[in-house]
Amino acid sequence: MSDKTILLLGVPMDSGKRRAGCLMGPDAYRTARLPDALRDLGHRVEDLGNVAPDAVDLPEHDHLFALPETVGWTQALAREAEAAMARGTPIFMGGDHALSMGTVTGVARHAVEAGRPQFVLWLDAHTDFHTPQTTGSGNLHGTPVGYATGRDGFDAFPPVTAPVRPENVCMIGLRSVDAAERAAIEGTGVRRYDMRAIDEDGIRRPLAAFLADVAQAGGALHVSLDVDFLDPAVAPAVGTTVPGGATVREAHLVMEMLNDSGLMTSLDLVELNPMLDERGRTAQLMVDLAASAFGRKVFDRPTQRMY
Ligand code: HAR
Ligand code: MN
Ligand code: MN
Ligand code: MN
Repeated sequence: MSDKTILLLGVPMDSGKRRAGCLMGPDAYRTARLPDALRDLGHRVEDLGNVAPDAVDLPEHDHLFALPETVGWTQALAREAEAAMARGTPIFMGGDHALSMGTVTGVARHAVEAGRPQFVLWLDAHTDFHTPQTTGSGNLHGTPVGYATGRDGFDAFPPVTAPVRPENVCMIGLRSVDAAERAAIEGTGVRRYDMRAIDEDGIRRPLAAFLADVAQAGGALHVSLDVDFLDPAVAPAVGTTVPGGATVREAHLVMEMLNDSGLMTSLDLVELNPMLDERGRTAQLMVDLAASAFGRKVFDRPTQRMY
């Protein structure tokens, strides 16, 4: 049994969109016993408490919702994420998906210093590839991949000193992509698997191919799990439900393969809105998925057939 040092960081962040509630996410994960679930698997678990945003001196923006607060979170989270990477495997308990502006850029800074390429697995209904110029909604939770890959237009945010190569990003679960995002992403090497691809070929093959590349490159792997990756019938506690998402078993298989690979170096759990949950079932499912990613299984496999 592996025994990792897992660092839990709560990110009670709600500034990435207008509908409130994700700030209760960290407490929901603690209430659903994420720390114990990970300890039961043999890991050392330290709950570092909640991160707070830096105070920044910026005016509110006409179109972008809560820009100053989101910049403050990004700055604080990048620092905390980079520091955590030196000590263990961080799990960022969100909080909305704008938190990944900080977590991805922070872990990528650490990887660059360590001489390793950073890879990102984006499990989401959405590509979150907007820039502040292209977002129609003005909700910055739709922009973290654009920011972390170094797209132009994020002048109000901290400079991205270690941009993630688009070729190193793999998105699985897509089924809601705005026209501007589609146009922008088609010109990049971002690997993107929509739900039709999953329906036709299964979820194992694209993930296995990506993991093989991460292993080959000796990369660090950040995984960002958005609740809306899952079908809303099994995970209702999210503001941006899109029908036709991943099943419980597809999601567990992804997490189990991540554990088998031994490649995941950091994890975001994002967009859980406990106000929208039904008897805690979404929070519980997210805890169970995190447990699968850290080694919970029904039976051991004699050989871990990855590819
Ligand atoms: N693309 C839409 C927008 O920019 C919706 C983005 C929703 N993002 C998340 N995270 N919920 O994936 O407003
Ligand atoms: Mn998202
Ligand atoms: Mn460092
Ligand atoms: Mn989403």
